[in-house]
Amino acid sequence: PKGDDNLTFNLPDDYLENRYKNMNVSDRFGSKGKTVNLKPITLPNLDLPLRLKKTDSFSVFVPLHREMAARLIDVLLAMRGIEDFISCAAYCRQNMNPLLFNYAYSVAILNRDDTKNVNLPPLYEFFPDRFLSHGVASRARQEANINDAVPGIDSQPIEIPLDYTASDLDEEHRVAYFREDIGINLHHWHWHLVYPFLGPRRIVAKDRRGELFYYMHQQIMARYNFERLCNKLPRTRKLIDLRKPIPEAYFPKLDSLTSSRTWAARPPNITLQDIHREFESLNFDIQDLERWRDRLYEAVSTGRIQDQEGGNVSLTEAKGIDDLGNLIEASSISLNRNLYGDMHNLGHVAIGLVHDPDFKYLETFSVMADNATAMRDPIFYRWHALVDDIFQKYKQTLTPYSAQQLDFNGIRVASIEVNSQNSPRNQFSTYWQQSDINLTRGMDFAPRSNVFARVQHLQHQPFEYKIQVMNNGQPRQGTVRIFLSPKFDERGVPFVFNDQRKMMIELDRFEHNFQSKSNTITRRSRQSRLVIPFERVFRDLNDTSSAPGGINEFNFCGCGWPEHMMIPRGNAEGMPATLFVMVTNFQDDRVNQDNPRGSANGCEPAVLFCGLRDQKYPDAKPMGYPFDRNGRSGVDTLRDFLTPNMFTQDVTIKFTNMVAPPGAASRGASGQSQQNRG
Ligand code: CUO
Repeated sequence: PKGDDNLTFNLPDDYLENRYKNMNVSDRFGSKGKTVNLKPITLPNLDLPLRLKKTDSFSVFVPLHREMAARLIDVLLAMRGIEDFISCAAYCRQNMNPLLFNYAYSVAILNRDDTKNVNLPPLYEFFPDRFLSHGVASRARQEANINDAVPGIDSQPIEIPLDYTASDLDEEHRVAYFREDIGINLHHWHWHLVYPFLGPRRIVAKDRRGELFYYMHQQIMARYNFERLCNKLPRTRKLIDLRKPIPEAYFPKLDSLTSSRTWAARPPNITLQDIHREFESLNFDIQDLERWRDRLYEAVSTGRIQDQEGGNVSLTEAKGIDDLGNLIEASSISLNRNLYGDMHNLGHVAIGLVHDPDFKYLETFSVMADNATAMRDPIFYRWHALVDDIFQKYKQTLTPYSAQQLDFNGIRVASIEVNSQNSPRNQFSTYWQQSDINLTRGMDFAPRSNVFARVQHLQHQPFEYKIQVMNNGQPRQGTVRIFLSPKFDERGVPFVFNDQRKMMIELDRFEHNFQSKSNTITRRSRQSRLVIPFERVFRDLNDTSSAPGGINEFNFCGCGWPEHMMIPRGNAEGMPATLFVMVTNFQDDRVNQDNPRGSANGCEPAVLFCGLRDQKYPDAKPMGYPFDRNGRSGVDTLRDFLTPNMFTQDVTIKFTNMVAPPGAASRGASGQSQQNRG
């Protein structure tokens, strides 16, 4: 909200609590901007979502809350026309639990035809309490009071240090910069809004959504494990034994602004318990999780899923991973929820309620039960390592790709090099960066001037790949696939292929027209289809001038890995890593559809993790290709795996422990903004 753009919605009296009725709108809010009179509509039946009190917490993983959200999503999607939609949303906003409302409203915005281009600001602007540390709210309030009382005074951002949730005595704290990164948590929240596992079938059953659930989370695991190796920590162990004490602890230190609650902590060595909380109609046992886990492993080893009618559905090469994704998550299009249950979602709940499984202390969920906060907790990765293990066990049952399948006849990659700004050749360079984020919207009153928090996060120097390719044939199109992986495991030993393939993080994937004979491809880091640009993550509401591509559209294009976290941190000595490039035949990869790039309104979607809105995933290859399966016989190392259309290059990732102030991100060589992508 700023100046003349300030809108005040004048709600019909029926929507208001008694004490506000028959009041002039400006008396109610003292507003100065424009007033929008909302159309009174006959409200549909909203009894179910209204049952959640305003001050209760809400988790999409809890079945009762899921039903409430599904009902509200149904209602909001069914509103005819934008006027009715806004009017109904205003009623809900006024009368419902804000977390439930925000979830359902966001899903509706992303899935209604008439709201595709609506600005939905990042969640930290509504609920800073889920992203920022303890004490920020009261300090922000203080700062706003000072700004209001002393006109013309310099507004001071509230500095949030990088290390606030633990000390270095906790080994796991070394990778807190990844787990607690605002951009990463926003990405995860946004991804789950774009791919909801509940609601009407048409918004759940998106193209390859089960496979994307697998791939996006697999890549999170690969990236987290990469960061762990950079910090001399071993790869994550999967949480396979659900009866053992959990050594990893987490003390979130997040504020609570929206509901009367604190985010509970989990001390070390707590053991999961059966959950019996009548309050949320929540009843399940750890044994349920174990049974579902075992049935999922059984489906993988037998190659078939038992459906609701008792028939068998084979896990096919084309569709198996997608069916399995929906079964494990489990989404509402799971082939058999009775038999395979709800393992992944209720695992989030069991962990998120381990501090009060019986509601004895009237406590609510901790971070693990909320998609906007779950990735902060080390246990998230142990849980998702289990989920990923089921997927990987399945992928291991598939016939490895033959050298002939992998090759692209006549195409030979001769070299790849990377040039980062201010760095020697074949070095990625990382450092710390500060950014300011606007807290104003998330406060429970309207301060006259904006209040900012200053956060610190990882950043890398912008870079450019240079790839040399020989084409011994006619001109043709290929897909270029670029990955990066650590070279050595936690013992300092080179990886074997079947382990290294799981450590491969995808950096970019794009089409290229190859001329006959020699070709040189240059590609900038900012063009990557993995990421959304830095400015979109930490956007400044007041600054649209620097955003020719329309940064203020936070629609489907708001989904994407944050650019500043594209390259793992590396280490001070220069972490040895392997850069991999492959060119595949675009004729085989092509997916025929209108607008195959999915660009709209100057926004280039980050398709690798987020796909294309209302369209098919724009790459026919299995996600993660060519590293989604074990190596063919005779392949022990990555070198053995290579065919002529692939190339690897040794690189290093060098981390400098320096902090760049806000706005000092190196934008030079490749900083021409969003519109130049692609
Ligand atoms: Cu994204 Cu478990 O699915 O958090």
